[in-house]
Amino acid sequence: MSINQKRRLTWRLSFNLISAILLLFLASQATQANEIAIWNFNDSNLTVDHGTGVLTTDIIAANVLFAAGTTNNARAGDPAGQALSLQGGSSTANNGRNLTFNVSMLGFSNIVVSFATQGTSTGFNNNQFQYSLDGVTFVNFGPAYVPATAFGSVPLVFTLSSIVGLNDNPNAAFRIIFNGASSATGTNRIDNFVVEGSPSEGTPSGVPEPTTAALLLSGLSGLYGLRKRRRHK
Ligand SMILES: [Ca+2]
Ligand SMILES: [Ca+2]
Repeated sequence: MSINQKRRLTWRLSFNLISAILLLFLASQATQANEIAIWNFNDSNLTVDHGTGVLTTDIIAANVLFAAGTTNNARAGDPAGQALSLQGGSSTANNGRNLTFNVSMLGFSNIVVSFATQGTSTGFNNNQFQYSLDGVTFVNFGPAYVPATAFGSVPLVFTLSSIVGLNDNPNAAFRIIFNGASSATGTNRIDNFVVEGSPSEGTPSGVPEPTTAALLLSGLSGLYGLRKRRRHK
């Protein structure tokens, strides 16, 4: 094999390798494109389990527990595992307290938040979902909800596409305010809290769309063709 043939083979192999890596990367991005942050609580903590986000609560720490979860609203093949379980607390001190999810929407629009929930008869039965555009001021979204007594198979879904201020907003946040608990040990469970959206058009941080992937690949093959033509001159 001549030096030129070897060079050509090396270049062809590199090109194939780069293309394969690029395709794998784009495929992996495409499957996660819509899910921005997911809490499945299977590891019995408040740390986000897929994607990026921060969950905080002012509920008394001793009343932030974990108990059997559900596959209702589970993503990415997550098992039921554990769920977050919040108690009313001594003197139902946790009435009026909340869970707050800070999740950057940079690169995303048409935001949808969903989760599975269930409550016992003396648990919080008057809960309000809210959103925030600045992480400071929260606005009620939809009426207060009463958790079902069992997780069932249908999650609560809050479609926030009409709140355009959330789109591409790095300071976006969501909150559930818990009220109505009538005993210290009454509970609400929350599982598979999912924040998702569509990749925004023309946002640098947005996930490349298929057309962008095609352009990248055609650019790469163009480069390959150019190298080839140069060699044949
Ligand atoms: Ca779970
Ligand atoms: Ca976790």
